This record gives sequence, structure tokens and C-alpha cells, in this order.
Amino acid sequence: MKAIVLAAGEGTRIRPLSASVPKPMLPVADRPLVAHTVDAAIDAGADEIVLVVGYEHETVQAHFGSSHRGVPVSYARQTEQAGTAHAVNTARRHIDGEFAVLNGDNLYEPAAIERLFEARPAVCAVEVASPRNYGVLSTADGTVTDIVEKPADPPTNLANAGAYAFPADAKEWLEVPASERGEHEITDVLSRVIDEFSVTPITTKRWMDVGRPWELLEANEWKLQTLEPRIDGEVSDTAVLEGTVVVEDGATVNSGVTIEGPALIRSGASVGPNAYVRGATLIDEGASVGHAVEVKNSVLSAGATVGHLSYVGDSVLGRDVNFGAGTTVANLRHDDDDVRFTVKGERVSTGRRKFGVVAGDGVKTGINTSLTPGLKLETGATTVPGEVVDRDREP
Ligand code: TTP
Repeated sequence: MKAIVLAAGEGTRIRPLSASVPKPMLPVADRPLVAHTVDAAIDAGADEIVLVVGYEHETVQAHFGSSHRGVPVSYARQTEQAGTAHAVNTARRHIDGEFAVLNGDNLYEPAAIERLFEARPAVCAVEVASPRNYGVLSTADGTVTDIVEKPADPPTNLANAGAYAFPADAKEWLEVPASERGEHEITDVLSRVIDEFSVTPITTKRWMDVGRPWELLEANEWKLQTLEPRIDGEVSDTAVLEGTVVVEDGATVNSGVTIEGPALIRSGASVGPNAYVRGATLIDEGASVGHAVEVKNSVLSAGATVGHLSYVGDSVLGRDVNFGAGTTVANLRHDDDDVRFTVKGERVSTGRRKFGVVAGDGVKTGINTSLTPGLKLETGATTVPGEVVDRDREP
């Protein structure tokens, strides 16, 4: 079965991290977010991957090329983001039988995707506490009987987890009218399939829709835990590594370092001397954590540098960020309230008691910069030495 993976979106809610790469290409443990989906589809038996691409499509194409793990990969360009059904319809010339549709910015349990493929036609569902914000599935006698978008009075707590195994006929039902929000939605295609076929609900325990920066942290928390501990790089005899720690070939862990996993130190990255890395932390390719730096539960993207005497907690640093000596991130409010963050101009709760900062690519802080919780530093922004930054910073 072919798997169509939707990866055309920019990820406007995750800005500035998506300034130069589409959201599905942001790092989650040892690969881009969308690669977790592609790999789950391949493990479940997909014989071709069709990636629907749009925003910064070259980045996706450069990563996967024309085959991935021996499975052919092809591309469909969606030039206008007119909805998920529209996205699948863009790939229509690739469809020649049953097909799966998966979101390139969702994290699935690989075993659930396997069951989805086996039980086709089928849809993945996850039990949630507040179903009102989701597409909600009704079921009877082991089949799906209905799907309602964001119902005021949800019939169940089974949320649509955005993974579908469709019958061949669905190819002809892709041209659905626009919804109230003006998008052509895949859930309207699913409604038709539910009417005409017996659709199996596949319940999954864990699922994530990565939309906002702190959800990228949470995605890393999940996937870093699933790594097998492995030391292929150079680790000093005086370094202490505890829990699930992966040091890739070409990475260096210097003397006096303590790493409490789960943590992944990718190729070309260097840690220490005398650094402390803890919580779920990703130090991506070529990133550097220097002397007397503490990094907790954070993502340091490729080429990011935190040189010396700094603290970074519950934060996401974009590519080639450079934190000057003594840069300190605050990740907890005095009133203990959940940290808020600005998403598309609106201040929203992250739902996290601890959240630090999000720094876009190329941000540079001067020495002894203090950063307050929930700050956004836009791509290329700078601070001067000794500055206390408590408002989002433009470039
Ligand atoms: P969304 O998360 O709704 O959109 P987005 O990824 O652009 O993010 P944001 O809302 O922050 O701007 O999209 C869900 C998935 O479907 C995601 O993987 C992108 C993909 N998609 C397309 O490929 N084409 C489309 O027209 C739409 C609406 C989504």
C-alpha cells in the first residue's frame, strides 16, 4: 500500500523555528519529525511513500531523495495550502489502489500504524480528556459510525489521530467542498468512507500533534526515551553517563561532564569540559555545549553553541544560535503559573510549569544576558551584554 504523508505546511504556529525549514523537518531525536512518520509507514509495510510538499520543499526532498530505506519516495507539490483533502488530491496521480494518509507533523506509535495497515479500511483514534477540540469518532460493534469536528457535546472521547487507511474508491471522493474554515478537509473524505465501508477504529495510547514550540520539546521527550543507549563517539574516562544516552560517531564528550539521559549527542557535537546535561536533551549535529554549562530538557539544533558558564532549561535553540558566556534562561515563574508564549500574536498558556525560551536560527546573546520564561527571540535577534530580556525580541 502507498502511504501519502502530508508535509506541505510551514508551521506558522511554531515560528520562528520554521523560518528556513518546514515544521516537519524540525529535529525530533535522531531524525526530522516527518521521518518518524515515514519510518512508521515503512515498518508497517508501505511499498511507496508519496510526500506532499510545499513550503521549503527542497529541504524535504534533499533529506529523502528518491528512496528511503529501500522504499521508493515520490513527491507531489501543493502550491496553495487549501486543506488536507486538497493535499491528498495533489498526489492523486500516484494513487492506484488502497492508500494510507498520515500527517507529517504527527508522532504516532509505530505499532498503531502497523495495526492500521492490517485492519484497512481503518482510522487511528486516541482517547483524550477534552475531545471538544478534536474530530470525534463514534463507534458501534467495532466499526466507526461517524466523525464530528469539534463537537460541543462530544459523543465519545475518541479523537481522530490523523492516520487513515483508505479503500481505492476514496480516490474518487477527494474533491470535497470547503469547510467552514475554508479548507478542503480529509475528514470529509473519511465521512464518505464511513458511510460506504466498514471502517475499523485503531486505538493508540500515545499520539502527538506537533504544532507549537513546546510540543517540539515534548516530541523530543517522547522519542529520546525510545533510543537504545549507544556510545560510538569519543567519551572521556572522567565523564559520567547515566540512563539512556547516545553519543554518535564523531561526537565528543569531554572530561568532567555528567549526562543524565535520555540524551542524544549527535555527530560533530561536543559537550564539556565540566558540563551538565540532563532531562530529555538533544544536542544536534555540530552543536556545542562548553565549559560549566548546564543544559536541561532542551533542544540545541544543528550548529548551536552555548559556550561557557550558561544555563539553558526547557528551551529550543534554532540552528547556529550562539549564547554568550553567562547567558541564563529562567524557566519558572515566581507565581508558579504555567508559562505563556506568543503564538501568532496571541499570548497562550503552554500548559507547562517549566518552559524557557525559543530562539530562532542565528540568534546571538551578549555575555550575561538574562532571559525570562516564555520568551521568543526571532531569527537573527541579538542582545547586548548584561541585558535582561523580558519581552519577545525582533531581529
Ligand atoms: P496543520 O498543522 O493544520 O498546518 P501547518 O502544518 O501548516 O501548521 P500551522 O497551522 O502552524 O501553520 O497541518 C496538518 C498537516 O497537514 C501538516 O503535516 C501539514 C499538512 N497540510 C498540507 O500538507 N496541506 C494543507 O493544505 C494543509 C492544511 C495541511
